[in-house]
Amino acid sequence: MITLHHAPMSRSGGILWLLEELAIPYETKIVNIRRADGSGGRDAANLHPHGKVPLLMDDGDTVFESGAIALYLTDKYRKVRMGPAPGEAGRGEYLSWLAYRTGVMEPALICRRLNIQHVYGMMGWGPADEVEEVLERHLASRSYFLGEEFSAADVIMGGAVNFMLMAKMITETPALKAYAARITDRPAVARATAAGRCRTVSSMASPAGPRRLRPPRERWRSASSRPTSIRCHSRNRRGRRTRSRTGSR
Ligand SMILES: N[C@@H](CCC(=O)N[C@@H](CS)C(=O)NCC(=O)O)C(=O)O
Repeated sequence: MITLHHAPMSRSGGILWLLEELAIPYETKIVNIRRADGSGGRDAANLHPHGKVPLLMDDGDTVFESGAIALYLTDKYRKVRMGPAPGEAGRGEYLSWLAYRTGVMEPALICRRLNIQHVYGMMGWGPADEVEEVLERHLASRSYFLGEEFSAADVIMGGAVNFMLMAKMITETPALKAYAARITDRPAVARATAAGRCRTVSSMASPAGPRRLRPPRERWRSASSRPTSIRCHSRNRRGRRTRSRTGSR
């Protein structure tokens, strides 16, 4: 069983989204993390070497760093195609965008927010305005990072673009705004949002369950969305674990 170390309102939300797109069983373990406003704290139960999220455990493997987790999951779990496999066309571009978020985009935009001057030849990323130009040029002419096919590159890069737009860390353009609307309008985003609110959650693909649970007029808009029910676990007053459904598809 996959276990995701997760903290609400953090980068691990993107991995929840990806797990929902992939429609594979997983559970989350909520951990405390240090927040930018000084709240929170490092959690001894978190196995991440820096006490951060996301961190994913699967079959004895431990993976951290969002891009690495995305690659690990999309290479191993391929019932729903979320990126080109090794040897397939587009693989190089896929890997590049998975690495670009934490290697280039985030450092550039965070440095600008913190008024840290860019130094060519020293910093391993480009200045923020150059990053903005690259994103604009790329997304103005296609629906998704890999062209017309949605992939985990859109979860990793797109999730960050969407966040940066909301945080006003990136200049809003019609292309970026339309792209963000396109990728956040997916059923898996709503499911991940519901799952992210739970203290612990297990999400189980269940072919029979969803039809029973699905509201009559709801339509699954994404070809990759498969029926799943999301179960929250919490404890009642006597300390017993209880379960309730928070979302279904
Ligand atoms: N490059 C890492 C960044 C992880 C990261 O910084 N996560 C934040 C939450 S959004 C965190 O855990 N912060 C707590 C801390 O810095 O101690 C990744 O993409 O996985």
